Amino acid sequence: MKKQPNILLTGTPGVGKTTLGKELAQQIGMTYVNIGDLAKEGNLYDGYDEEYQCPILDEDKVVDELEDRMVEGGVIVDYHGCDLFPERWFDIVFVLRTDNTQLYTRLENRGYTGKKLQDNVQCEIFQTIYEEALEAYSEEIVHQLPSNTPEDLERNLEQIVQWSQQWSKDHI
Ligand code: DAT
Repeated sequence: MKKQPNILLTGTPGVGKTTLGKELAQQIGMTYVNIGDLAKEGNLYDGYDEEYQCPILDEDKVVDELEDRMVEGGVIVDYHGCDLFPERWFDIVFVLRTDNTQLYTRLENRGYTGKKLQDNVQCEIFQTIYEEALEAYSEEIVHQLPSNTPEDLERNLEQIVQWSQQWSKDHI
């Protein structure tokens, strides 16, 4: 039996998953896992994407790598995709959302240009990840969170901390 829930933070690159996830993990004593970093550390890749100039994630290896930790519970997963994970892993899924102009600036500051910048902003406009989440998980556990301002960040933190504490009380 898990003592703490597993949380998925997803959304377009730049919406604030890492910022929220790390802070949340500190506040509620959970483990933060960034899938990009995990893949890099374990070389969990399967080829290279020439168009986007980045390695291609080996999804099966990622899932195998995380399985034991997910069974334990108390894991916050951060990734800009969500249909690669087993549905049973997560008790709740948050899709962070950012206004286009804000996201554009954030990604530009990150050094994104040209097609990469445009594709990511378009991904947010078309709410691609939100729709992916609705396809992959039960609708009742998928929630969108505005992530535009520091106030949004604070509110999101408070709400998720509260939700997690309640989850733990309900699952003694
Ligand atoms: P992601 O992990 O989704 O790629 P991030 O956490 O690295 O995003 O955040 C991208 C940038 O946006 C970073 O400079 C921090 C900033 N940011 C994140 N959340 C924010 C918020 N709620 N308000 C203002 N800026 C935010």
